Amino acid sequence: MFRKILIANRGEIALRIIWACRELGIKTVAVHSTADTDSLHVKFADEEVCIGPPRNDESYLNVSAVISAAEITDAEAVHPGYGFLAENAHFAEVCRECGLTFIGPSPDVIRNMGDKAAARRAMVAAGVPTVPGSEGTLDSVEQAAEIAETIGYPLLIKATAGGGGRGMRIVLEPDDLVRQYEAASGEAGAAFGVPDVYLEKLVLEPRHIEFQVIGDAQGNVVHLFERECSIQRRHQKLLEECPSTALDDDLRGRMAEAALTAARAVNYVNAGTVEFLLDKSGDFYFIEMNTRIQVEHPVTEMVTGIDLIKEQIRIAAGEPLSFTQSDVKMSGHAIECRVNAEDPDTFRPSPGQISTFHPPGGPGIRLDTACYAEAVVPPYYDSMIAKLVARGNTRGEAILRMRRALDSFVVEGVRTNIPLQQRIVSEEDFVRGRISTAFMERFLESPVGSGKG
Ligand code: MV4
Repeated sequence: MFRKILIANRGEIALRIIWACRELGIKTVAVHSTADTDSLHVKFADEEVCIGPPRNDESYLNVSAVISAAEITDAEAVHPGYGFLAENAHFAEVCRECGLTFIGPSPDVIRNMGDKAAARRAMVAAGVPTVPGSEGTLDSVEQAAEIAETIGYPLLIKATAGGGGRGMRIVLEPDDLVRQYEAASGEAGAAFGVPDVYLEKLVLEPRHIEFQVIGDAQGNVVHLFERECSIQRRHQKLLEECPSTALDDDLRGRMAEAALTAARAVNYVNAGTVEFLLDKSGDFYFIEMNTRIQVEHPVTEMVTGIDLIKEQIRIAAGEPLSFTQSDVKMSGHAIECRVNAEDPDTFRPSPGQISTFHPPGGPGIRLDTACYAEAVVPPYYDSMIAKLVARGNTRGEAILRMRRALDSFVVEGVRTNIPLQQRIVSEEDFVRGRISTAFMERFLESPVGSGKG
């Protein structure tokens, strides 16, 4: 096992990784920007290295600064968390060249799954259901038109370097095709430096359901069920839960098999997520694979009892998974609400100094956060400041616990979206489990959801 790990991240996930290291008896190194000197991840790590000024590209995204910090502290491995360098194949390569273990999959797998058209091709070859569309990257708008005729409209043009909704364009009819192809390709070129795009049939009002998978270096791959992630706004997830109200045992079994096939097809080693769209007729399609630990991993931990971060670390150290597929049982129901420092009406970030911080607790409640009273929420980073997770024996109990926890969660000094989350978990369609990726748009338009009622 590793003696010392450097955590190339900040905030709640850096702290979460520190707790896992403590339980494994591993020393930790925190890195931080000058904006994060007083952050909790810095306080609780065994060692700390300041790696640069507040801007991401000069600190948390600065590959040579992070690698240097690992070298001067004699760390053996790097945990990237999520975001920042977590899905940067170049960083994983540099780690390897410097004799550091990157706690994640190989650079090749990161690169392949990061190219969304290549990932799609790999899944078609493996027999995983994908949305009807182009075989790979489109060569020309003429080729796009030909494929469009065979699959029909409406369509979606997606950037191969995209993911998470960036560089996507809807094409409702043939007349829109040239314009939207050029718009998607232009935006992708500007945003990612790669103008390549591919085509998929548009799935209307899908649910976003992802499967947690984990594979070890011995070739064992298991799944840890799904997370329902349909409640999002502009591709930012707000609330996730497990199990999904849309799955029965049969559909769950078939989607889990597809997720395992996907992971095995790329010899996946690490915790990973296979994302699917589920349409109204119950058909599901692979869309992307994420090669990192995800923000919403606590939902899975709360219903399976498995510590995903500890497993990631063990796997990176060459140890086999500590459990088999038949050991993985789903017990109860878990819901996660992301708490963001933002104006609940405008969704604009609300950085500043927290004055009062009363965290909720009690039965079935888990709060992952690096906040404390008098902590400063800097303006330079993501506005998510806490993840509130409620577990109950049933979905109903999880909802009641979440409401109770949100009601007793006091954050003053910055605005938060707690009022928005309170409204979501009291909304009738949510309580009935009648949700899709269109939920938030409808919710925000309605008199109650908009706060206008
Ligand atoms: C789609 C789709 C409908 N049809 N693909 C958005 C983010 C990226 N991961 C994929 N996304 C979508 N791909 C086809 N062929 C609808 C979405 C989508 C979506 C997906 C997941 C979660 C929220 C979403 C919100 C809007 C659109």
